[in-house]
Amino acid sequence: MSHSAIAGCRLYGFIDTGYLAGRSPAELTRALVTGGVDIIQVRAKELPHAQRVELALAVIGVAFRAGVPVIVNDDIDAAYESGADGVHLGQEDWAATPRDRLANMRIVGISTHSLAQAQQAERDGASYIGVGPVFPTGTKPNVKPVGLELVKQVAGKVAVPFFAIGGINMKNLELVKTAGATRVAVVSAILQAPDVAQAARKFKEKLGGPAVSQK
Ligand code: TZP
Ligand code: MG
Repeated sequence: MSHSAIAGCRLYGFIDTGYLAGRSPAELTRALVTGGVDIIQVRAKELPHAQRVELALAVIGVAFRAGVPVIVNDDIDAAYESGADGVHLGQEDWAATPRDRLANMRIVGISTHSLAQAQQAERDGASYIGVGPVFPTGTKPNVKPVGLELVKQVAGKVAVPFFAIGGINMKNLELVKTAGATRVAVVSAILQAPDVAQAARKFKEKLGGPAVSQK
């Protein structure tokens, strides 16, 4: 599991089947890449395994040419089968996964919702962690937001790269940055924007960081 793949990443974009709205995943990936996202997660909660693999392949087909790593949410087999760069796991999946299942996975990301979880994920060797939901969000309803306070704590106490996630938009991005986040993960504020590439570009411009994504 590597940190270095994440070092240059500032903006984490998504292909989330909840927000496709009939659009082509490959076209959307092109828009995300054009807008400058540094890493993309395939999040397909309701798809069966075979279709998740197909979706990941479509995303990788576009992202690979741009040097943008692709991470598959939840489904370790789908990550391996599609040749994705990594997998992202929630707390429960992480706890239930024998480490040797991830032996050949270059990037392993873990969701965290408290300082203790963030510190544990760091000890466990996560490549990066997600910290959230920072704000209430329709993408993950019924989950209590952790607030900017947790972003501050993690920024001060955890060395593993972290992405603030959950309800982040162009209006609150400055607050998230001020709390200490240099990286953010954004689903709906980008995928629901009228111009996906332009929305990503605006986030990227405000986040700064290297212009060229690193693999
Ligand atoms: N994990 C924590 S919050 C969240 C996930 C997947 C949803 C983020 O979506 P949005 O639309 O950017 O709030
Ligand atoms: Mg999960």
